[in-house]
Amino acid sequence: MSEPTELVEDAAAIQSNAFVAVSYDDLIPNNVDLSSDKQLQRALEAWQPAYLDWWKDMGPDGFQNADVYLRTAVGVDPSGWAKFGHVKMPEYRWGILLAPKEEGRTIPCGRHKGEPAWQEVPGEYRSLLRRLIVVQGDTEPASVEQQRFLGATAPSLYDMRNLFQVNVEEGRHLWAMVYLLVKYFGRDGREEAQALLERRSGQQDNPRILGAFNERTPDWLSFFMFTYFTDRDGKMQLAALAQSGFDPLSRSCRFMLTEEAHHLFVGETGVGRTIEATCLAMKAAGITDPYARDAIRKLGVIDLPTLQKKANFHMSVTRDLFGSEISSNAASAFSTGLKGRFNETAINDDHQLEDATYAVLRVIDGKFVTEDVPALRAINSRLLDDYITDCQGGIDRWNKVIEKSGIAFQFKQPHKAFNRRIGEFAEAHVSPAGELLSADAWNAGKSDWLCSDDDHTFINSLMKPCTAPGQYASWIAPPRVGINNQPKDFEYVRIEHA
Ligand code: BYC
Repeated sequence: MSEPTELVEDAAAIQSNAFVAVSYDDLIPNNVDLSSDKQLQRALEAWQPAYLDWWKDMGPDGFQNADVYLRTAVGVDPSGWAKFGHVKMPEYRWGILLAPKEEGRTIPCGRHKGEPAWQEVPGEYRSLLRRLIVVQGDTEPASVEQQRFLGATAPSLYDMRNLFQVNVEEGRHLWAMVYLLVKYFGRDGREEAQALLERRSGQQDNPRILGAFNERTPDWLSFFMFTYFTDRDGKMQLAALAQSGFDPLSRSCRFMLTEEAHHLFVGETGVGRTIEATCLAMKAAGITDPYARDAIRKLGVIDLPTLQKKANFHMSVTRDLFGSEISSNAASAFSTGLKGRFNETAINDDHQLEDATYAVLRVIDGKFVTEDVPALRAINSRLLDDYITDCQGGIDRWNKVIEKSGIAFQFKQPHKAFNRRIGEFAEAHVSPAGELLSADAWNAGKSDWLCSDDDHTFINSLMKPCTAPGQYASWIAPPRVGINNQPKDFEYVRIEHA
């Protein structure tokens, strides 16, 4: 399967065709004419060694000397923006890349709608804007930290390379946010940039800001689920920030979306190939019952109900990343024009929403109720609904693979209120089917809906490295096409045997 065109088009559609050359002669590659702003250049060059120290401490464990077949952005033209080659990760050229400026761009939403987009920080919204950039920036290094031990158990060199590609690009996304903080927010921006290298995923004293980024990514199935479901929150949030009236943020996010498409591809195909391996093994063994768990597991593949449980976890913690369904913060971000909705400019309304309402599902007196809420306060709820719709495409494609194998099983998204910690449903106990339960009933059902310790022990038992070129672990099928059309036995990672 090649990269989903849906995603590539999303990214391409929000870019203009103008090609902006990237300077690779500078210490920090960029297309923002960094060398003309000496103070900014010095500040970023001072941050760079701290970034590299963070990368060496918290980036992929044990593979810093390996030669990895990586894509590096060399321009921002959607039709040819990257080059491929073997690179040691600490030598990756992390740079600052903004999508081309759209002349005459105006603020697309909120009370300043139609005014020229801001090229400088609007003073009255400074702290809200900084907070949005910091939260976005914080997720990027967090995901690298979460995934840092996965190289050791990669199911193939192809997958290992994809992991490292995702990791270096999350590093570049951190650079994108740090550029904005350091260029536009003076001393407090520099302090925030430093703090982004100091928080640590899962650390008690100084954790990452958002919940899902403090969860563990203990195995490759988690990695694929994360890149399908949680990177998709990245897609939605970046698309909303790409609508920002603050033009440098909009341009940064537009280019980040181009890279994000590959991360979603890694997730969708990773889960898809896992399903394919399971279906093939079941067929070869003559097993048609997807719930014949022990017999299926003996084949060295992951049974479909366990995959569903894993997906349930990642969907629910990722839904929390949208914040409270009803949120005054989100109303402010929209009405100030700092953050739009998904596909804001394509929506047919007044883009100000002063009088509009939006239907929000809530739990009131122990029952689900749909309430019309002022649309401004329901911005997070709407983005979450758009996200849930956006998740379905890949799930349908997974289900086709199962259907073609003649196995009676379908992946389903759990009810919106299932296993939530943030927002309307944080206090409720709700099954994947959407029944409101007592705490006891929830506890009794939990191991049917989320992976148990036993499930994790089984998944872990499969996580054995497979590092011969062209070979794949039993639980995952090979990809249809190599990266950049490389042959099946291509050595995507040349591991240094120290
Ligand atoms: N965990 O009104 P509320 C990505 C906090 S992923 C912990 O409910 P708001 C990527 C919230 O910060 C995309 N805390 O929500 C993917 C606030 O705290 P403060 C990342 C949470 O503010 C994979 C308080 O609760 N980008 O790029 O409307 C790999 C009340 O807030 C959580 C963005 O998210 C949580 N889940 O919305 C790599 C975009 N949820 O400020 C990368 C930027 C809420 O009172 N961020 N809180 O201390 C935003 O737009 C908003 O900050 C949020 C929250 C949507 C996250």
